[in-house]
Amino acid sequence: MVRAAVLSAVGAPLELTGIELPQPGPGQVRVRLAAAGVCHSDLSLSNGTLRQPVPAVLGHEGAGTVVSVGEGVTTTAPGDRVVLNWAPSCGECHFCGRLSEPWLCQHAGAGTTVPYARTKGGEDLYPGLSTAAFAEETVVPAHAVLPLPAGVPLTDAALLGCAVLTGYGAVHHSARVRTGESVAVFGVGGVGLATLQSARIAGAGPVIAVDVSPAKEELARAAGATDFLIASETTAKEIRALTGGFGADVAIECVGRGETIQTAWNSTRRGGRTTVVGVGGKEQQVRLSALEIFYFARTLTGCVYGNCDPARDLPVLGEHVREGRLDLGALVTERIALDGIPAAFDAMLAGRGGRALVVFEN
Ligand code: CXF
Ligand code: ZN
Repeated sequence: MVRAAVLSAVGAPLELTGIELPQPGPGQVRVRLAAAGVCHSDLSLSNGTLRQPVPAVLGHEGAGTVVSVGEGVTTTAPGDRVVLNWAPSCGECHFCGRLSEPWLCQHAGAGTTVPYARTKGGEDLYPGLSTAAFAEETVVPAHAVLPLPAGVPLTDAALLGCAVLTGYGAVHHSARVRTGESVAVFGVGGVGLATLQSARIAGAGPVIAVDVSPAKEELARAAGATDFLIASETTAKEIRALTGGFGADVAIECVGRGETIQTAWNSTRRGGRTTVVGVGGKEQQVRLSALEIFYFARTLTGCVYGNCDPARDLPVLGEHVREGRLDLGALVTERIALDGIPAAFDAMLAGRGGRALVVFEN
């Protein structure tokens, strides 16, 4: 039996309980988690904003140690320290093979609808985003684990698996921020903080953080924001004032709300780029007029997993950590145990804090 935070029904609170985890089958590996970050998508999967079969174990931002491997696994071995990849790509589909865009892999979500374990009562249990990291141990496909980059503490490395790859990729792959460009970041949660640090790495300036909560200012500045604004009706105007009257070269939206996406777009200069990282529900709408699309000649783009290839990008992030440019600890505002996840969800809903990190004792 392994302890896990189980979602028994959509909208129900996670419940700490034992689960029956099988030995890894062919092509699978079993991992003992060292840490798992609590991501906004976990909340969205738990409350029905995103689809999730139940009962389930959520958690997709994890790192740990391989304890055993199934038949045919040659890419990793017991004792290896690994980071989980919640979008394991097949390497062969249209997006992986023809387009070299593995973040859009057609089969990345294949594991989410296949039971991976059982509840104590013998019911099928589904793995949230194929990874099920809110548990002492998990069983995942071998291609959902990546080697821990050298010099990165295993617990902090969990953050690389979602927030940091996403924020880094939004800046470097999607918006392609260049030295000296102005960047506005909307939403200072875990991904927003990783985005701010990545804009700093890119040599951007000014880097303007926007959040509804004044309490986020200190965190934002520590992550590289040169300016901090409380979100309001005048945000776009304030950003224009901070960028010579033009608007920001780049806006990165880390909230997933129609209104915020609209403000991000309005905050950019003519020809500016807006990247949407936030994941919202389908009721979140954006309205753009044909005239403004023409006149401002701006770009609005979505981005999945920061348009990252985790296998290629994780070593790069490791180097940024080793060289002191990326401070993973600065993303974490709370270290909790498995039973602290419901409170972490509440804090997220109230707009409090950066990342909460579940740290396992092992
Ligand atoms: C999410 C994006 C929406 C689908 C589930 C995964 N990414 C990370 O948190
Ligand atoms: Zn996530």
